[in-house]
Amino acid sequence: MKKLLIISLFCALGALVGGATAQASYNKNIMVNGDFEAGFTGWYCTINGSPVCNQSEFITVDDNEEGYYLTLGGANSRETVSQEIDIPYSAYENNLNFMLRFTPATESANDYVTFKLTAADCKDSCAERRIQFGSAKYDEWQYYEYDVSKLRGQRIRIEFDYHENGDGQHSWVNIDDVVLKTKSRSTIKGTVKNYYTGKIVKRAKVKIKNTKGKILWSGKTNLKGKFKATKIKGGAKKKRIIVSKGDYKKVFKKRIKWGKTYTNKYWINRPVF
Ligand SMILES: [Ca+2]
Ligand SMILES: [Ca+2]
Repeated sequence: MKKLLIISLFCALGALVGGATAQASYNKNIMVNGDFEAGFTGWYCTINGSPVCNQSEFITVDDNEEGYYLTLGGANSRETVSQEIDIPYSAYENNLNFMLRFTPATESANDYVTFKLTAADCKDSCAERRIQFGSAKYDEWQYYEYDVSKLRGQRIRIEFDYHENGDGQHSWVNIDDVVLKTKSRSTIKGTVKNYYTGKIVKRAKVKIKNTKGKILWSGKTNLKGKFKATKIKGGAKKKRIIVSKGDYKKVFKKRIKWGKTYTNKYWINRPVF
């Protein structure tokens, strides 16, 4: 059974500057070969400081009925596997997670694996966690999760670093499903229709506001009664979508998450007196 273990990351960062480029809303994993199904593609490895990716019996990609995964451990005093990856500036909600399992053959409780997350804005380290052999149950996948939303626009580096303590007894750990999920701003698409006639409403005004009344987007429906609002921020507070045409007006409240495209019908059905 895969067990849930959530670790939050808080990383103090300065204000970021720059402009988001126009693009479709997305919600995607940008880790390269995080499931190790393509061997060491995308990963950089060292043994005792020397780059030896794909050449060692100690850093291996094993095959089992679930597919491939990374195995670190054995007699070497240090083994590392790392990847650098750019988080787009347009990605507002970013989550890094992976699965880790100690193997039943692990013999030395004093060996450990260090998970490191680094980025320029974090100085040396955004997160560093020592995972001790002997501290966890063997043969059970455990889930680790980090919120890296504040690292948008940066190149981050993640590393798994195996330490053998030199007592002659060795340990092994498996790592799999490393995921960096990135989410952009969202898109709200809609068709405005008249509730009584069932017909589309052309040139209807549409405004999208936040809870403070600030206009996030405004426009009109086209000749097919459709509108498309892009680059809408996600968040816990509901947005207001105000649709009007002549004497008809209606306010819709909607919770918008990051990285989604919403497509709905908006019925305007009552005159404003
Ligand atoms: Ca895998
Ligand atoms: Ca040891």
